[in-house]
Amino acid sequence: MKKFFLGLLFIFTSFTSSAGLITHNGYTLNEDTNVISGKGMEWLQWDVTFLTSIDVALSLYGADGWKLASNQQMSELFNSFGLASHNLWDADENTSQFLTSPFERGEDITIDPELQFLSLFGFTRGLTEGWWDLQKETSAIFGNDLDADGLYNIASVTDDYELAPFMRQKTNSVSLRSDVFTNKQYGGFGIALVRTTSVPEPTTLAIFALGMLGLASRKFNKRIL
Ligand SMILES: [Ca+2]
Ligand SMILES: [Ca+2]
Ligand SMILES: [Ca+2]
Ligand SMILES: [Ca+2]
Repeated sequence: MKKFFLGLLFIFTSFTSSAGLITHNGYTLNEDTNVISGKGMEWLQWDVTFLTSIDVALSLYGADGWKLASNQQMSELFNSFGLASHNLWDADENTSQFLTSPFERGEDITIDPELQFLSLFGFTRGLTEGWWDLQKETSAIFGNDLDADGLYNIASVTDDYELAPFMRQKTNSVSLRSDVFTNKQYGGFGIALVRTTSVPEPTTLAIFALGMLGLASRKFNKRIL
């Protein structure tokens, strides 16, 4: 019986300590699966589909329930992070939106919406080595094509940075650009894929395991009495 409890305890701890989790603004990245969950949806990290077209990404991941993110979903995502100090990103596929916010010295991820976004969705462009404030960008193709012109949009988030060699200070720049790519074209971007949350989350499993433990110990106690 002791072995049984130890087994359950082992299962319980392996669920709770399974993966590196990063959470910002109600969105949590699981670093093992490259999946970000939040607000009832899952997003695949944008660097996972880097340099693919919409068609190629859907042929690779469509079977797992992934779909192209809609304009509505993208504007909700941008609004929940307040990117470029703005939370009125438009969901109309034909509105091109480009906003900047001033350079700020230092990289404080606890308050910086672009850095938070980048840490979840992964870099699709940028520098990884250097002592200065490095350029970091994440971009992905998305959209509904409700106007049936065969064109899709690009979402892009770049944190403020210093441009070597003269260290010119560049702003945070965030954009939703309309009518850029077809479903067959690709460039230096990922594909924004989403799906509805279907897999039980670790916390649910942990609660379930605890419940089983409770039931088992009650039975065990009864047997002793
Ligand atoms: Ca259009
Ligand atoms: Ca369109
Ligand atoms: Ca920033
Ligand atoms: Ca920066």
